[in-house]
Amino acid sequence: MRIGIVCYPTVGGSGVIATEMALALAAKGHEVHLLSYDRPNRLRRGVPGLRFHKVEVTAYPLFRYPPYDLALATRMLEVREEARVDLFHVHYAIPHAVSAFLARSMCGDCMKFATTLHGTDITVVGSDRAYMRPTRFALEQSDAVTAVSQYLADETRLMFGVRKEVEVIPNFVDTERFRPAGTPRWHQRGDGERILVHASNFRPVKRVADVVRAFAEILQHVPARLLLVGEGPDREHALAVASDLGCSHKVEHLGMHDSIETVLPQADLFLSASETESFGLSMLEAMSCGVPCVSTAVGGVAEVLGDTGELTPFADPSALATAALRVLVDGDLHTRRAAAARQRAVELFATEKIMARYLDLYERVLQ
Ligand code: GMT
Repeated sequence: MRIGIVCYPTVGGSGVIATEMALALAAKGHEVHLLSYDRPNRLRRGVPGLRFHKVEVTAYPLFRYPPYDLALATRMLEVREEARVDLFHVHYAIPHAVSAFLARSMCGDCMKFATTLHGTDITVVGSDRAYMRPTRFALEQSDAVTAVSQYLADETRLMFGVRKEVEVIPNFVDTERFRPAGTPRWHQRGDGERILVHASNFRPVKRVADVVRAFAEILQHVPARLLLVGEGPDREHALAVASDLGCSHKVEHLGMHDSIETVLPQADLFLSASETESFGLSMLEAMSCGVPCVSTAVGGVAEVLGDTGELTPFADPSALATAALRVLVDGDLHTRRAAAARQRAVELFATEKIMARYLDLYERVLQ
């Protein structure tokens, strides 16, 4: 197939999944065209069958807000004409699905497009009055709509009242790249120091300060270190909280990391305090590395973790700390949870399994 993929290049899981999808499709011999305003972080160069098309937006004195959605629609049409793309798969509804609809209308229905919903495109941005109606319209017009969790599919029906079928196809992980490194766990190491990790885009919705608060409590009971991976607006606040709580010497901010698959396997536990999380891709990557997760019970996280992790009420760092300590004081429980997390990732979320479902969807759409 010749497939066009549209995504945001940075800040968040939808761009990561779209890029991994492009790489996986190209590896299977499909011709893939990735469109975005910048090169996504995880996009490797020189991959046969995979081309990146930058969407350029012209600044003009009259434009206070340059219309990216129009530039994207035009670029989609150009790629369609140059490469005879059969189908576009847009990730994150706003404005990608609207641009796809426009492109398809401009060429007299010469192409199909599928939309994958990722989370805040529905739960936060989508509920904004300014975006609600065009988003609902573009979803209804999509040739197929998928959501990354049952939770998100339900929210979409509830909030947008869409009549269109929203098929649940979960996110996936490369279980070969994200795998346990065989390094000794805390109960096998001489110093017994527990290594905790949190990876996100440090946006307010991730509540990274709550992760730090929970960590400060954990530190009162066991020796521990917290690795913070990622960049974003709440970074300074989170580090200031660490300083206020007197634990900054045990908090290491690694910033954006090019190969998170080398960091995650070093951890004993992944901590997440999100206010909303339609899926929680970083947690799936941690699970695949054999790292159990402790998270707030929000959105679709339970669908990802199953019974391999612990879920606690939102905005309660003490509960997060208590749940984390359960697996950080009991070596046997930790070993069982780590194995179960890895097994769940391999059995339910391995790239090949999920990509087969997308390919099946593409075939249905093209028929
Ligand atoms: O909202 C974000 O953090 C970014 C967003 C995105 O689309 O890039 O992330 C969402 O999509 C990820 C990939 O499907 C999910 O793993 C995240 O749970 C989801 N984020 C939220 O729902 C907050």
